[in-house]
Amino acid sequence: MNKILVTGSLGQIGTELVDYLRGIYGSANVIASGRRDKQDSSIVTEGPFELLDVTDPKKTENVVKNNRVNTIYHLASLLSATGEKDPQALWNINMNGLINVLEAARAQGCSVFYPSSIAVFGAESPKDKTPQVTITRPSTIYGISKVAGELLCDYYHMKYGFDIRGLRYPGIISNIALPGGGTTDYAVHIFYDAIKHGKHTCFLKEDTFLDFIYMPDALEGAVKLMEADPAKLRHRNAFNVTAMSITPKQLCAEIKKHRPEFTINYEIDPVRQDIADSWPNSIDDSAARSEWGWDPEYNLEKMTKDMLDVLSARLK
Ligand code: AKB
Repeated sequence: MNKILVTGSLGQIGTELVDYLRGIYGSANVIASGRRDKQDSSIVTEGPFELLDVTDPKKTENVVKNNRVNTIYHLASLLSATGEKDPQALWNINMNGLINVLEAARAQGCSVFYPSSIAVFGAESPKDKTPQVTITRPSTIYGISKVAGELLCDYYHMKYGFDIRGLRYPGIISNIALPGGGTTDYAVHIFYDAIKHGKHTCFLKEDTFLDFIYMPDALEGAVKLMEADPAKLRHRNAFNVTAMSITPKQLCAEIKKHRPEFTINYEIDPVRQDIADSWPNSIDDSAARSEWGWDPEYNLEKMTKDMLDVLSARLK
């Protein structure tokens, strides 16, 4: 029987991953956790929830042990833009938190899912169709923590032999919990603004290409990878995954097909523009496709229609 712990479960991915996992494995078997106890969230009220700050090693180990956890989806992390405001806080949460989770997993014999990011790439990585294995010398503290995290996961797997798998997520577009502190966040806010105000002010230049996936594919991808036959995995950790490489201008044009009155203007945030410029235009996800069947359902057209339908019904 799978007993799963999700860290950072009140964030953008966690909020939806907990529900998704509870649907598959049963509510009682998925323990949500986070630094805050949000009583208005179904994550907290409709299944087990533990207050957990992953920078506390003892508490992390106790939560894993007391709940007889055997799989951890470790999502607790600060993102790229927040990291540039407070690099030390990011290092503490992203790196000390990861070590604590890996140590708890080692002590209790758990498998671990570790989300990395396109932020591992930097100016020296190939810009287009960035390969699975290439130069990873990022210029953000977030990217540095993700490269170190990928290597640490590989090290724990090699040294201690337990199962650690992960994806390099691009920007994730979703409609339940808002993302916080990322560079790709514009692609979520643009939909809320389109519906609420009919206009959006974008902090990236109109021709900035970045990779994205829609949340249903992000969730399915994580579980599919964790359930994949290990004999078929040549890489195991840090798989590139993408569904669309798009610019703000292209996303705006797609929204306009449904809402012709929608307008966009640009007020560039130099910090987030520099981060975006250091990331790939598009990544090559052929390893994920061939090794464990990554096959996203949503492209730009399908995702845009679904986002607008879901959000306009909810925000009406
Ligand atoms: C961010 O923008 O920081 C994240 C990411 C791509 O990892 N969404």
